[in-house]
Amino acid sequence: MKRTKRMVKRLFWGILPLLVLALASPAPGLAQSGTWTTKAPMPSVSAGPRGAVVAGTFYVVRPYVPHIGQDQAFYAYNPQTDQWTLKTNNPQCRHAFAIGVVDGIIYTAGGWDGGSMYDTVEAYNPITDSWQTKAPMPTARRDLAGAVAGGIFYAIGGNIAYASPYIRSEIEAYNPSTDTWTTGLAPMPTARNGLGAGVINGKIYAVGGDNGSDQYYAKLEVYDPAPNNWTTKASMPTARACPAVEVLNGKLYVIGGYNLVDGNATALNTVEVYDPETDSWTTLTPMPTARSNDASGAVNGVIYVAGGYDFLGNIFDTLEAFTPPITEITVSIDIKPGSYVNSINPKSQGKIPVAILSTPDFYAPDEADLSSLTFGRTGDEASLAFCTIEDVNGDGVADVVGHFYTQATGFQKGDTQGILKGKTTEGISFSGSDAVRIVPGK
Ligand SMILES: [Ca+2]
Ligand SMILES: [Ca+2]
Repeated sequence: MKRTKRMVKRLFWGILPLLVLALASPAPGLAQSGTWTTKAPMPSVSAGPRGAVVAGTFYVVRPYVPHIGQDQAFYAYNPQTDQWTLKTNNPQCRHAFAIGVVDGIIYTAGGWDGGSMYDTVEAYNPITDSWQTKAPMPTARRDLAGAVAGGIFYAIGGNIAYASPYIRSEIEAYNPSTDTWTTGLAPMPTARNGLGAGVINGKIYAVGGDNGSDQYYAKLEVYDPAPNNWTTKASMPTARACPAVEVLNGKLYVIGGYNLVDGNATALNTVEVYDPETDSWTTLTPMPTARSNDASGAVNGVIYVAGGYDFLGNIFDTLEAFTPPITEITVSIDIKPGSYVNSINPKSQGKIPVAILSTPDFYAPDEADLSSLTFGRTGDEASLAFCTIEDVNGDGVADVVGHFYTQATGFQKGDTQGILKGKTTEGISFSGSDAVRIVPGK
């Protein structure tokens, strides 16, 4: 393909910031902090609901809370139809229990009824819409967290009214296939209740909570079942108790909850996400309704948050849905634009041109941080010489062409693809790949 000289701009790093500024325009389809939408409300308001997802349906237990006159109900929400239906109530009336899903069955453990602590474990089968009572949890308690890793349901922390210690650090493990509990596991480093938990790569991330005496935690502690130990990771920016916690695409989302503000319990709308790969937190778009003690579940990449209350006298039936920000973009690339063979001689002292083709959702000259481009057999090779901006495919929209030192690309005999990686000007990773044919050098 002939290049239109007029459209070729060679970029020198010194003028790059100016050029990026000059080309800046809104980036469609790239919500950087996530978006919230409001969905059909639950059939009734609920304080302290618990949520779980099975087969694309979001189940919410509206628990029995006698001191506010809340009776029991069990709902199922279908995200595709935006509709709620009523299901069979669990047998034992209680609230502040743990919840988790193993092999399509929802398990609940513990809680209390305003007077008594429960060790009760109940299992719900969505196919039969029925509950079964299972082996009781060794340590009856409330305000604990539930998490499922490796087919085991873990009950973590919580408190026991009138006991000493009041705030607990136990982690106890229920195996549904044998209906038995394991005790004596390494206790959580920080005893706490009102915590949340999520599982990433088989490890349990326990986050937030409080000590029952107005100390609210930002702590993130991670339990690895295989060595049976805990490690401490980066604390979240906002200390809080009773948030909604969900895992999506290997990241831990913490939503809402409460903390003391000027001595008053105050519901939060704060959304923060933890990335285990970088051990770091990012603050995202706040939830429209500030609330605590809400139910959550993730379906098809969307986190649903239902019910809860705000310490201002409001108990909610509100359902809000959070679509997380895009964390990885796939771009379309063309190695050696205009050539379909893409022959590469690894010993060549020349450069390989690789085009990032602009699309309606990704205008490459604006989106790509040109200095971030890497290219080669793994995509991580720092082989960039310079970039040009030109329309390589003749669609009238400018593309980016990176020119990469062949000998720095790391290609070897037998490689069949080349990978380009980079970051957008807003720091989002992107990558693309195209076929290559490695040819022998002299
Ligand atoms: Ca090509
Ligand atoms: Ca183009």
